Amino acid sequence: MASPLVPRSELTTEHWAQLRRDGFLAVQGAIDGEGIDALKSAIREWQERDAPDVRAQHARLHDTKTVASFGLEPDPEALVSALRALLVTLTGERWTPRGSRIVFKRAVGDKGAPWHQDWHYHRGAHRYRVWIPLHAMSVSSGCLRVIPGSQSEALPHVPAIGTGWRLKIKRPQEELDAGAVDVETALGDLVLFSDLTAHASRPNGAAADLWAITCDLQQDVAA
Ligand SMILES: O=C(O)CCC(=O)C(=O)O
Repeated sequence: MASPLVPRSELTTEHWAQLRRDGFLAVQGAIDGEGIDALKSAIREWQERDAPDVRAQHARLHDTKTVASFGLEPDPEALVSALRALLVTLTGERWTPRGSRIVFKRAVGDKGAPWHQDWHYHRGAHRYRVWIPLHAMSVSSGCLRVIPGSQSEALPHVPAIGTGWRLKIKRPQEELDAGAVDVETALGDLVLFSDLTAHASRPNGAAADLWAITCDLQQDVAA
């Protein structure tokens, strides 16, 4: 099943309710193409300068790195500032940035991310993740997958050995796949999801290195 996207200009408080109900919201046309192009060039330059080694090419097939660790310009968090302002308006609450990462999906051998909930990585106050693909992402190229409604509970996790990720949900893959939707996105679209939303990604089948950026936002609910 594929997930529909909501145009950025049509977002209302009803979509905020939808995000809380389903655990995710896919937004169309949220990021401008120039910002994405600039980020892609910066990542490419960084890779050529600092990571041309065999280890980076072969051992880390699907890997994430904090943006702060190599001072990327432009700062990806600037790309989500308009979305953050909109969330403040829709919810009447503060949204604090909690760091950004780059997801590297290697051209060869990538298996995609295993099913997981991000909350197990930080186990703090709840956050939402903004997932910004820097390429069009389809089922065949490595799109994000989510399980609608899965954010209602923290599911047990086990080590995700050999995936490039630390943890995965302790349930049979087929069972998780059965409840999944694929979120296919064009350039400029993004997916917002709760840190308890079970998600994974399809393997990179595009025969080229692909990247996504994630920016975490914490909702500071008024007491
Ligand atoms: O981009 C991907 O392949 C997966 C991203 C993901 O699972 C995450 O950010 O937690």
